[in-house]
Order: sequence, then C-alpha cells, then structure tokens
Amino acid sequence: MNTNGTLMRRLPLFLLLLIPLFAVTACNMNDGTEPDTSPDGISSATEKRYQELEIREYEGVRLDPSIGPRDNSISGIQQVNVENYQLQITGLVEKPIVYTYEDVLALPAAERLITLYCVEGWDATVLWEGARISELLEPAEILPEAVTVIFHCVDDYSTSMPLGTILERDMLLAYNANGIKLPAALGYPFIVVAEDKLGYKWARWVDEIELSDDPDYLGYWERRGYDNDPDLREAETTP
Ligand SMILES: Nc1nc2c(c(=O)[nH]1)N[C@H]1C(S)=C(S)[C@@H](COP(=O)(O)O)O[C@H]1N2
Ligand SMILES: [Mo]
Repeated sequence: MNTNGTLMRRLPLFLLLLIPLFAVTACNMNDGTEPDTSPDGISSATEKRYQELEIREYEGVRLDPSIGPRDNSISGIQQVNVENYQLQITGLVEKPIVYTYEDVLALPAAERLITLYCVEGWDATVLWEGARISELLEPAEILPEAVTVIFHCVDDYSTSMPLGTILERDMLLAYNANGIKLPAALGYPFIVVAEDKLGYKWARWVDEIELSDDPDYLGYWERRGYDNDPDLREAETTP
C-alpha cells in the first residue's frame, strides 16, 4: 500500500517532467509512421503530398514530396507576396544589396539532388534548383572580418553557418523543388539548401543574409540547445 501511494504521488511529477520533451522539438514527427499501401512502398498519405507536375524520379532516385508530413515551423507556414518582397545582403559588406525575387531568378541556375535530414528522424530527398549563395554575396564585396553568414527569415527565425562552409560547399538558395516553384510550406520564395547540415540550418522564407564577425552566433534552435555545427558527414564516420 505504501509503495503504491508513493507511485501515485510521483506520477504527476513524472508526467510533468515529460512535457518539455514534447514541447521543445526542432521539427515534426517521422514520416515512417505512415502505413505503406502501394506496391512501391509509398504510403497513401505520402502519395497525397505530391503536387501536380512535381517530378517524382531523378536519375533513378525516387524523390520525396517537397511538402513534409507535418508542419512544425516556429510560427506556421508563411505566405510571402513576392511583389513587395526583398532579399537584403547586410552586415560586414562594402556594398549592401537589395534583390527582388526576379533578380535572384535571373542569376545562373544550379540543380542538385540533396537530402534534408530533420533531427526528428525523417528525411526528404528533393531535386533543388536555385542560385549560388556565393554569387548573391559577391557583388556586395564581403569585408575580411566576416566569418559567419546569418540567415534571417520573415517569421523571425534565424540560423547561421560559417562563411567558409557556404563557399566550400557552394551552397544554394533554392527557389524550385522537384521541378516546381517552391511551395509556401517549403519556404517560398527561398530556402537555404544546407547540404550535410541538419534541417534547422535550412532557413526558409529567407529575407536577409547578414555577414557577421561573430563565430558563435546562435540561431533560433541553436539558442535552445541544438548543435551549432551539425555536420552529417562527420556523424557518419564517428562510432
Ligand atoms: N523560417 C524558418 N525556417 C525553418 C524553420 C522554421 O521554423 N522557420 N524550421 C527548420 C526546421 S527544424 C526544418 S526540419 C526545416 C524543414 O521544416 P519542415 O519540416 O516544417 O518542412 O526547415 C527549417 N527552416
Ligand atoms: Mo527540423
């Protein structure tokens, strides 16, 4: 009777301790929980997420729907009107620049097949098309003190990466996914294709790219304890 009573008294405390686990999560649940209903292993729920005209296969690789299984953005899906949208290059640059949506589309386009991995365990292999971030930054003339690139988004989300990483990996700012215009859920007009970095580095609805001399800048999820340098290539080789 005594042990039972202790258990009953501790149960509410135990449940209370579980709450932060569910509250603080850098994105949504695993797509893998959806039942497979078609012979090629695509569940009907996944099937429904493909958009009209969306490419589903590229060089023998099956592409995932460009819209994820569930939205867990910090302030919901943003609806950006490109008519009055601006992409600003700010901070440690000689010449700050303001791009329109059309300006970015007019730059030479690059295409890459890259998988986005979210910390929650799901991933999405998507064919991205966009402009090289290096080409967007180049005319702004980056000052030598700049070491960090901070991406600011319309929902006040932010995340950053070292300037060196962005240039080495020749990262893209994408405006198309699987051959169609980036859906609002995926960051229309632009998403950072942060190859080999976890999902929270893939800034969506980006409207400002700031050059900074702070190597320790922490974005939205990083401030809440997520690794500031989540390199997936290193993770694979460490036991
Ligand atoms: N502006 C903005 N960008 C963001 C986020 C966000 O909440 N706001 N979430 C990040 C996270 S945690 C992931 S996994 C990817 C993909 O998010 P999705 O699962 O909602 O598609 O976008 C990233 N970029
Ligand atoms: Mo995420």
